[in-house]
Amino acid sequence: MTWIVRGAIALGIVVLLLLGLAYGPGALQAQRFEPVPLDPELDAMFTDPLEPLAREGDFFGAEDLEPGPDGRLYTSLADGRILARAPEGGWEEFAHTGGRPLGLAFGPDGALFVADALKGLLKRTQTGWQTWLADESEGGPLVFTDDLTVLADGSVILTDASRRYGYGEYMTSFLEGEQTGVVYRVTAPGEYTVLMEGRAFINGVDHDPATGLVYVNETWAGQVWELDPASGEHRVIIDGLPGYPDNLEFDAGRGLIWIALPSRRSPELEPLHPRPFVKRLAWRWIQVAGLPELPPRPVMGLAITPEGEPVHALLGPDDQDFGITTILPWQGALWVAGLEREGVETYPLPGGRER
Ligand SMILES: [Ca+2]
Ligand SMILES: [Ca+2]
Repeated sequence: MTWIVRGAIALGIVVLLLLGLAYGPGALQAQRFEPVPLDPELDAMFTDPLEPLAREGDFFGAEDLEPGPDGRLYTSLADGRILARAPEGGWEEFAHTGGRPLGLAFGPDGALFVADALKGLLKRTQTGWQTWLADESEGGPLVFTDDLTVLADGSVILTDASRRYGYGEYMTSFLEGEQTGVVYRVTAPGEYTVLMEGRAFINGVDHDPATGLVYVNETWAGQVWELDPASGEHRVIIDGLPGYPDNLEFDAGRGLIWIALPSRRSPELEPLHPRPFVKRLAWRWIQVAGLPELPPRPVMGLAITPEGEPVHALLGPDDQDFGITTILPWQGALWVAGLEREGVETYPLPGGRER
């Protein structure tokens, strides 16, 4: 055998090995994904970290904070409980979904709706929970029920972060760069239409009661959409966010949208998104060596106008393993909490330009 034949055989083995690694059993189903890189001007707003005014709550995993029509503040916990806090203080149990409640929203009749990651879309009634749209484990279309808002006509705008990955699997969704998130409009139990789909982890959603327009975070893309629920038309109002947006809250008093950013963008992993083959190989390496160092997760929130103009940035300490998934003004302060954080914190409401 000549050297050239031996060389060709060796090269062939290497190619087969790489193909096996990239496409063999257990391979990452990597997708091509090209998010807009972070905007340095937005990033520069996050300077001078503040210390919280107060911390409270002997509980874990408050994913969403939602003001109730009764004047109390509600939150959804990792253990399935939903708590309520009176303005003067003290958290007490309001309900328990038996699953993992994430987004909370109240309907025009005052009823609580819950986006439960394990159970789907639930409505609180006098006698318990009514399932409006079921999780796939119970034959429904939902995989990663995430957040919701209830419009004036009583219909629910609901986000399903992914059609491929459920609660607890978000890192795989991110690494794949998969884009299967859905926005549903649910008008009655079991009755729904798709308003938007094919996005990279559709997450926080809320609406402006004055215009009826809906705002939605696309987490892995680092951008926010405006969605007209009547026509289904949608457009990006801000991109290049310096973190991955989770929940958002429409602040009708100030005409602002408050966006929670649980983590900064990853400069190690995002360059792999446009190169699925390289990402498949990197996945095998991650299996052996673990993930590269994840980006910092300080308290980060951004307020924008409905036109997508940034107005206020909140930067807090990087003192817990996980950043915040929810931020909203309530009772004269900014309240924040997170999917994998202890309790809640308050920060001063920024002054300056307000509508
Ligand atoms: Ca909410
Ligand atoms: Ca969320």
